[in-house]
Amino acid sequence: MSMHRFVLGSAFVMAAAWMSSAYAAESVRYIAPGRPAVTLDAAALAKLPHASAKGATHGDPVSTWEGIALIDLLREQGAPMDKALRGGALAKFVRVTASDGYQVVFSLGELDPDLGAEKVLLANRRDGHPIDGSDGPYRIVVPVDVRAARWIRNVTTIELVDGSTPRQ
Ligand SMILES: Nc1nc2c(c(=O)[nH]1)N[C@H]1C(S)=C(S)[C@@H](COP(=O)(O)O)O[C@H]1N2
Ligand SMILES: [Mo]
Repeated sequence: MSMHRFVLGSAFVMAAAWMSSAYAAESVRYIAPGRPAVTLDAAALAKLPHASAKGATHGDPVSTWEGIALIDLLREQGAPMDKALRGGALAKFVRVTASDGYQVVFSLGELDPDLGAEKVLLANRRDGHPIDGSDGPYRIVVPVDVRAARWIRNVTTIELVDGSTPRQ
């Protein structure tokens, strides 16, 4: 291959990799078993109750993060919650995926207001501005985490997963 073509080819591959990691989707896909996927954009999220939290990753200064509570998104999409979160539903969890393939999960039980009541946000604003491209436009914020490993950046997909196995 000529040097010229090699350089062009490499530049293309690098640009594609950069775009896929730095420019996550402007919307989040929600997937639940047995239902068509739903695309949630800023307008859809704006209809849910506003939520905010303060927190920081590593030694960063504390920021104010705004968006919605993950639990409110799940509730509006019909995930079992509150009184319906019992029995087999307690084996369900939520898997969040980012544009770089990074994934984290949260159990419904840890999020439910009557159970773990853990505050987890799907944030799209930081200190009054949209979250910038390297971390956003959507990021999960988990103020309770001592290490910010579940603060997944560039969220693309949120899935409800049934983690149960048949009774032995
Ligand atoms: N998409 C994505 N999100 C991610 C990670 C990652 O590799 N990919 N790393 C996590 C880890 S291990 C940490 S500690 C924090 C670091 O966040 P910061 O870069 O804002 O300090 O992001 C989390 N979110
Ligand atoms: Mo980390």
